[in-house]
Amino acid sequence: MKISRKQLVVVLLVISMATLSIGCTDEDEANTGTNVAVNEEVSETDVNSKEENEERPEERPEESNKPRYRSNLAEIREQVYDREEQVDKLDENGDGYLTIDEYNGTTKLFEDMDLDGDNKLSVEETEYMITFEDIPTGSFIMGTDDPVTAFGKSEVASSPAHPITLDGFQMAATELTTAQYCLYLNSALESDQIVVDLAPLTAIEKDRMIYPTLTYEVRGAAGTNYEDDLFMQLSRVSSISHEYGESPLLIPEHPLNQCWIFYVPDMEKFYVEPGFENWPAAYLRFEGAMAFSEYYDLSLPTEAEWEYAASGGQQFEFPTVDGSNDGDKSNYRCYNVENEEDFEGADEPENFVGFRLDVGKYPANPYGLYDLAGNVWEWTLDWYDKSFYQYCVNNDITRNPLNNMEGYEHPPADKVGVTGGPGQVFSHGAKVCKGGSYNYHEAMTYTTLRFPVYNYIANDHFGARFVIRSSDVEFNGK
Ligand SMILES: [Ca+2]
Ligand SMILES: [Ca+2]
Ligand SMILES: [Ca+2]
Repeated sequence: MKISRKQLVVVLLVISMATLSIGCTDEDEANTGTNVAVNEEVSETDVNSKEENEERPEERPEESNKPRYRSNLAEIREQVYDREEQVDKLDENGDGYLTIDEYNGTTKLFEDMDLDGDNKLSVEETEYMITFEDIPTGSFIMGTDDPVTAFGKSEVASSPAHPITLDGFQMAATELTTAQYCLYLNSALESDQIVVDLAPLTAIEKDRMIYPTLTYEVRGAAGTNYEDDLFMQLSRVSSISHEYGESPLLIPEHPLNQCWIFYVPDMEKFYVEPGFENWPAAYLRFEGAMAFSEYYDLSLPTEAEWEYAASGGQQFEFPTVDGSNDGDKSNYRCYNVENEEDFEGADEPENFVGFRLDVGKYPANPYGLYDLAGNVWEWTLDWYDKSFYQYCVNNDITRNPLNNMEGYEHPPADKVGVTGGPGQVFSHGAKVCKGGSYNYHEAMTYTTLRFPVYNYIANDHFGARFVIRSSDVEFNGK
């Protein structure tokens, strides 16, 4: 009997999942865009590997013993980012409390964290605060002329490399956490900015979920900027794996990849599952990130701000502690089961965690920023257009670029695609995401990699981080 490598991996996965407490599985409706795209890419690979299998039925049997992921990696990883240390650093007079003048975030964030309203933050109140790092004014080379391979395709949208200057700003040291988003949800519900309802089960979910569970979803309230836009689905189950989405076995991604924010209707309160407070918020749609940022007088970074900060002031190839990437430097898929021949990096499955980790488990980059590579994808303000870099060059845009889709034409209608992934044609409806995630391979963590994602898509590996920028900043300066 011929057993393909893929079947072997599936069997191994089932075995490894059985040793964990297995959850049922789901794919929320809005995942479809991304999953369709990735499945398209994967299906090409599938065809190739089937052909290969027929020629080479004896496939590297030694590899069949490789684990899909190490479930104990989370415990053995040191926590590097320490919020209490940050409090100490900000507490200038050393009295153990932070005043608004000492805190380096916004007044609105401070007010929401100050639960007892005494105008100072106790250590308990700072438990979930967002801390910010100063990113100085400066210049760097944005993009690259070296096409990178992602999904087996050459990614050229990051070209041409071009010099850009950024005005200084502050960037959150970590990705947005579940606790921080929960703080927002409770505050926004109280002030009638959001509504929360049971999410209808889609046909896909009914088909795929073995045990359907109630899931709440959060939308913008009537009369707000984001009326009826979906912010976040409080999914109790993780997504279907991209790789095996077509499989009759319905292999889930790791069962820990849930939202971990829950809603209690009787109390009209959101809460975070204890132990997951410092996980990066996921299932976060673009509008959910935008609403958060506006509520707290923050902003999503522009693509240029993100890339500039990620370059660490040293043109880093990967946004890590030293510009290189491996399983000790970020939470990403450390091997490539999809397309091994095009895989460019270290193959170290022993370091593949397979789910989100507390923010700040890996060393910070030179600006003090954690998890720019991996953990969760991060939304940026920019609309995706693969020709935007060329547009900047042609129009002498060298300072604070932002693709706000003003001043040049959208792609023609017949070029508008509905698929995802680098190298694809995208309509103006896609936003640029950066950094890769725990379940994407190394090429997606390149500092220069641009990943187009529709604004209405999110699942268990999409989150955000925020910046504070002066209102004086002029975008698209020359
Ligand atoms: Ca103080
Ligand atoms: Ca207080
Ligand atoms: Ca990240």
